[in-house]
Amino acid sequence: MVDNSPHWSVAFRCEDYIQRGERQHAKNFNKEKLQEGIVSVHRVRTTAKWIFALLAAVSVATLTVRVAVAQTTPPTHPLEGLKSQEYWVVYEVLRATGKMDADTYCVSVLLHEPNKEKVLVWKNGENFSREADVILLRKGAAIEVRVDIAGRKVESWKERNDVQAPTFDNEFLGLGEEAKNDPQLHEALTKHGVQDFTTVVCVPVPIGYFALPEQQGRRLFYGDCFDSHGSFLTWGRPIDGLYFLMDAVTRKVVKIIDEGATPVPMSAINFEEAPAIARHGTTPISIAQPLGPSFQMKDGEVRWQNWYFRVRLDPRVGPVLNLVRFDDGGRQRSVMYEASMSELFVPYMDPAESWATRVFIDAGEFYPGGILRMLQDGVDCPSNAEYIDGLASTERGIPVLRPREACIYESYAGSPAWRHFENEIVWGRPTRELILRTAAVIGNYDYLLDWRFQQDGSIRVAVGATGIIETKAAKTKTSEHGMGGSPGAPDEYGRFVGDNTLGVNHDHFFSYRLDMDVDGQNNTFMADKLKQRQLPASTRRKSIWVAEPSAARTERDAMMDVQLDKPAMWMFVNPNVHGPLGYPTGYEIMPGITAASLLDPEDGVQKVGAFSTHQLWVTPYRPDELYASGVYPTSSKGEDGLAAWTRKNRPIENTDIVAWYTLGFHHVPRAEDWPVMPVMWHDFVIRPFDFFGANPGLTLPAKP
Ligand SMILES: [Cu+2]
Repeated sequence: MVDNSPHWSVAFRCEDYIQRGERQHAKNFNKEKLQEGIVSVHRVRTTAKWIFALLAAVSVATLTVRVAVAQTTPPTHPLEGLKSQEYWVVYEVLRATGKMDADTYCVSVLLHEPNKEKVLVWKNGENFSREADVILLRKGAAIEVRVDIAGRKVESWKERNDVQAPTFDNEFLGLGEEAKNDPQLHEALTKHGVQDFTTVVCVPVPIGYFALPEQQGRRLFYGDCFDSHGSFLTWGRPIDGLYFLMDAVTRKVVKIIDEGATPVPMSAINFEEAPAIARHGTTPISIAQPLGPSFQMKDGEVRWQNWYFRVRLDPRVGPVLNLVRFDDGGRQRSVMYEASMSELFVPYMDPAESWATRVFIDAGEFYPGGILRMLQDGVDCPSNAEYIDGLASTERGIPVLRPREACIYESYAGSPAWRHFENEIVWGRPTRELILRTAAVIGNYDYLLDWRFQQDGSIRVAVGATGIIETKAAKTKTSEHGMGGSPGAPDEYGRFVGDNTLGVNHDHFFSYRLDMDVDGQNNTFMADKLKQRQLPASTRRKSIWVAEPSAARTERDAMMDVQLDKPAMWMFVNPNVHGPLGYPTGYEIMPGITAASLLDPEDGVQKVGAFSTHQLWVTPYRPDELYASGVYPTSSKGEDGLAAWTRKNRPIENTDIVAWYTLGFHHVPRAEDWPVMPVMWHDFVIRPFDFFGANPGLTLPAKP
């Protein structure tokens, strides 16, 4: 038990880091972390290196004892993320079935959320169930297993031949290595000028929708290759025009599409080596919170000022917030039961055979191993941030520690919460906010996922897209006509971002699942439409606009699009609770700059990413409706997910409802996006609307 425990892997990591003198890592393994268990919080402090070394050495010396304590720490809340020892129980239960042979991979282990009704009445100290949903992959077939963790037994075991399981790194990278040895692909690569195969990387990945009849009942991946000669990474070095289909079960290349050779672009891509040039005249700036943070976080429960919420880091969708409440005069009032990103949809816009299937349902296809990656102190989060470690599992179901997957910190930007100037006086109050940040990294792209809690009762949800854009090789060095987009031109479907390097047009769509529980479970969605009203000749005006509230009775009534000429306020109200002014208490979802898909609804791609059709959807709460493109988007025909569920046009009035917001943007690449993209932020706001009787920031102190 001890030798195999994940905590021992922590010990080895810790010792290893210390031996290597890595201050950054060593300082994170402080005493507090070891005491709190494997998913712990650690504060980054700026103290002399030897103090860290000393502290870390003490930690290592006491590690065995403390670890033994940590292993026995059970979850303290039904919505706490799976703990490492729970992953191990799942592992042992699966092994005990005798069915976990070498061909059976454990693709996914996720917390199966407990019954919502039970969670809402659960009291601290009471027992609760713990279950995990597991997806196994055996010779192309998906197997769904539910494991009762507390009972240490398999609850259900269901083999599925109608869906494709998501993929994991070792599956597609292993297939890529084998593809390189395929004689036909080898020959095709040689024709494309490859002489040294050492630096060639082939990457077969799942097809994001049902694109080819051959996909029926088969686990087919499409692949292309890169030559990393002269660079750290392969992005920007495509061996273009060569594309292969691979059967992930037989591990054979089944088809090669060769559109003719285009030389591998050689534009400068080693951004890691760009020399740092001091910005002239820059003076020091400091962020300090000398008395420590003013939020509290324990076992996933966060409290900051009037806000209370739970956070867990889910391998599939990243940070999941639960039981989001606001303390209003000593009463914790519910805003949301649950909130998280639910799916991503990234279709590329080049009709070439080798590009047409480049459509990524990024979370649902690629989440095994977890979508979140490590944050870097001072780059991703400021020095006053605290960090949260995560857990994911390998393809054998073994838990792995993922240090610093989230950071949480207070941000003070010297901005007003409110202000007014009159009589030569500025009346006002400064504001600060609490930011929970993670970075989802899926292949080339990095998405910063922020939840920003504000003192006025609002939550700003933001996505910062950065990383590396996908590129295609061009025979010409630059644009010949200087405009882009001309029919037949090399940059018809994108733009040059470097020499012989084309950034291909594409979209990014994110679906956020927001289980609104405003002052209780039963809510109604109101679209308050702002409409022009013509006025009679007896008035001085020809027209004004008026707000016309209308309650959505069914799902179809609640499919909302952002239209500047038909504005509407998207309100989630509790018709059973009225505020001091007589209105139902409510929260509004205020869209930010966003986008709708421009694809044909009958396009197979769009059927899978159909959530991108509308910017807002509302569904009745169903515990199994969690992912906007369904549980298994890989190679799917779009028969699961938001568009499919809402076809039933179910009633949604005065019942438990869930909002789905689509944040999206079209991406026409530009020179400035290369070789690494500046962070581009998009956001939306969830804000109180007649939830309070007055501005909740009224009583803010004069000092932030
Ligand atoms: Cu992009």
